[in-house]
Amino acid sequence: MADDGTADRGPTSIPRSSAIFARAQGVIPGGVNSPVRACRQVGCEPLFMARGEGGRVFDADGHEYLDLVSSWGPLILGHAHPEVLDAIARAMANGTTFGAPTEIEVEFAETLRTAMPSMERVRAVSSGTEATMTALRLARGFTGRDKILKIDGAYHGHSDALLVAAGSGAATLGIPGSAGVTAGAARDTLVVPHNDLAAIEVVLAAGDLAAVIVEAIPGNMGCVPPDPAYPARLRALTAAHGTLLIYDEVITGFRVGYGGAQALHGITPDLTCVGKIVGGGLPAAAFGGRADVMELLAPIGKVYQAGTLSGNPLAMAAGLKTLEILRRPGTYERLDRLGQIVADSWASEARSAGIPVCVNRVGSMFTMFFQDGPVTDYASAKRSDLQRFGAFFRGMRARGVSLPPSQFEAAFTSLALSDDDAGKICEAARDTLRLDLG
Ligand code: KE4
Repeated sequence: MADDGTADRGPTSIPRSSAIFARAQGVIPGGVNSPVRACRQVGCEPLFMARGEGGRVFDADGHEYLDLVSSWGPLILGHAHPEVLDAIARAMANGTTFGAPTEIEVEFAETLRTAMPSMERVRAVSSGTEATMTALRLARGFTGRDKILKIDGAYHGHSDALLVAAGSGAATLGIPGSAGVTAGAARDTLVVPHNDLAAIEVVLAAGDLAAVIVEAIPGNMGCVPPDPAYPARLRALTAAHGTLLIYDEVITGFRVGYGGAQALHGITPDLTCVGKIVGGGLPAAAFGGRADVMELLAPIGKVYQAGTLSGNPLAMAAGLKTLEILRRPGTYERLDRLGQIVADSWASEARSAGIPVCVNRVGSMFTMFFQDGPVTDYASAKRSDLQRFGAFFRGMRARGVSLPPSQFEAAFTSLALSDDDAGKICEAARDTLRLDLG
């Protein structure tokens, strides 16, 4: 029985997955290594996955699903891409880690800088959390200011200063911020609504803000694009007050275009954080930006940051091969078309079934909110019908489509999905909306 008292739905029989879940809960808190995987918002058990292949994942009971989670974004090429696996295997033949610099880390940094010229200097880390946490420390070290500003409903990983009114896991679990985050850690973090420049202007006017950090295109309240004028105005306002603008592109970097959201928006952030896709499915992330800011980092500067496996050669190899494939002609046109086919079909089928939905999409990232909309910030996103979202999630899973188990997340199409796969996803949505929700 799920938290909300609804009976579990999903594939007819998942004995192995259920048995593994029971075992897991005896040794891993909640049975998962990251909270949102527990499916607690959607009224069913998590599926334990056994393998992935292209656009598909297979659970421990052998059920097959078309995958719109893409491991929360990294798998833009799909699962087990042969060229990526080959790049990892070749790197692995030379060893896995050295605790010393390697040339492939230089190639990785140069590749990121070529893609996003704002990243004049780059430091690789192992997770998006590390990237954003360090970018904030750097901004504070550079400006000498303590206060930072984040957007309500945005999620930037689980460092204390950013786990304040977070989106993603915390929002999904209905826990604003988190226990264990001290008042002191949260005291210097100001939070304003998304798409509210007036609120940001008021906070900036005090002149004591080290940085504004934004999800360049929020995905952790669901996909909620900035208003068209927002990016440029935010850039101008922060620059005018000596406040650094940190673009969290952990989701959007190489997702919404090879140059990320900053290229779409035509702005140059002071610092950028990337993750997910840049690791090609292995643990890698990075932050980078203005040389005068980045060169405050140890060992040349006074801001400390470190990591045993930062720039891990296997992750670098997987990431570089992924970015190489993404540079091939027609990639983003294909990705965006797949996103458009699925998102437009879902909206149309919901309308036909008389179900109020609002679909937000940027390229191959999208969210169908179960409400009339518009959804322009976290407060409006929270007006969605979570019961209906849960029913949609369970119906799609029962029909062989794997969705992110939260209304406050984005779904992702991958290059591995064929037109026929997209058609199957649309048919599953049509049947779920008409038969399960209609
Ligand atoms: P990681 O520490 O999970 O690698 O990255 C944190 C992070 C930073 N910034 C943004 C915009 C992010 O979306 C994330 C992590 N995203 C979540 C879900 N959207 C990862 C899934 C999970 O928490 O299990």
